[in-house]
Amino acid sequence: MTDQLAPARLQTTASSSGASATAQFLSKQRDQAPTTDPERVSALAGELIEAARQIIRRHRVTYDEFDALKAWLIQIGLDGEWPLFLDVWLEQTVEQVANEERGGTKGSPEGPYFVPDAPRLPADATLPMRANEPGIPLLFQGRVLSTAGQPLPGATIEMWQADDAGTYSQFAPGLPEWNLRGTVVVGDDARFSIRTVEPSPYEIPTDGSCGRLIAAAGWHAWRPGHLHVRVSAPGHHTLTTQLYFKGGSHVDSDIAGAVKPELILDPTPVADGPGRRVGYDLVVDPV
Ligand code: MBD
Ligand code: FE
Repeated sequence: MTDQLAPARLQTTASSSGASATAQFLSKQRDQAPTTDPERVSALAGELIEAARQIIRRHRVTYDEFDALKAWLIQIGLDGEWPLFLDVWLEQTVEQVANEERGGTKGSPEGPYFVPDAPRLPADATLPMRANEPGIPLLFQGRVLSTAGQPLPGATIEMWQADDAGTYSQFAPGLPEWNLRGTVVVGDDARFSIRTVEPSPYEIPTDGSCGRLIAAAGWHAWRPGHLHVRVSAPGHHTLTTQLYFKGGSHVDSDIAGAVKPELILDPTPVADGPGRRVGYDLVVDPV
C-alpha cells in the first residue's frame, strides 16, 4: 500500500537527460556560422565516408553488423544522445585543434551539460546548493589573469558541475534548477573565492545507446569528477575547460580522454573545518 503513496523514485534516464541535452544544444548560439564552403564539406564528408569504407573492407563487415550499426545510429537519435556521443568521443580532439596555438590555461571539452545565464554571484560566493548538499566542501580560489600576467577585473567565471551523486541539475530529475551552477563575477583585483562541493565521477547513462555501445565493447562508462569552468574577459578569448582532482577515480582512464596534467587540482585539507581548499589561477589569451 505504502508503495503506491510513495513518490515515484527519481531516476536519471538516458532519454530524459538526452532530450534535455539535445534541446539545450539546439537552443545555443555558436559564435561562428557553420561551414558551408562546398570544397570543405566535400573534403570532410568524403574522407569520413572513405575511412568508413576502409574499416568495412579491413574488418570484412557483414550485413548483420551493418544492420546493427543502422539500428544503433537510429536509436542514438531517438534517445537524444547525439550530444553525449559526440562530446564524449570527439569533442576532446576538436578542442585540441581549436586551442593548439593558445597559451594560458589548457582547454577541455564543454560537454553536453552547460546552460547559459546561471545566476550571477559575487567574487566571494557559494554556488547555489541544497541545504546539507552532500559531498566534501571545496573552497576554490584564484585570479583571472591575461597570459602576460595582468589581472582581469570584469572577468566572469561560469561554473557547472555534477553533485556528489554524479548528476547535473537540469539534466536529472529532482534537483533545483540552478544547483551547483553559477556565474561568478571576479573582484576589482580579479580574485575569486568559490565554495562548492567536490563533484563525483560521472557515469554515462547505462540505459541508452551510448551505454549499450560501452557494454557491448566491454569498456567502462566513467569520467573522473570535474569542475566545468568557462571564463570570459573583455578583449580575451573565452576559455572553456574542466578541472580534475589528483588521485580521483578515473583521472587516468577518462572515457572522454579529456584530462590534461595541467588541469589536475590537488586540494589540501582545510585546517579549521571540514572539506578541502585549492588555489588555481585561470589564464586567458588576448584576442
Ligand atoms: C560530461 O559531464 C562531460 O563533461 C563531457 C565532456 C561528456 C559527457 C559528460
Ligand atoms: Fe561534465
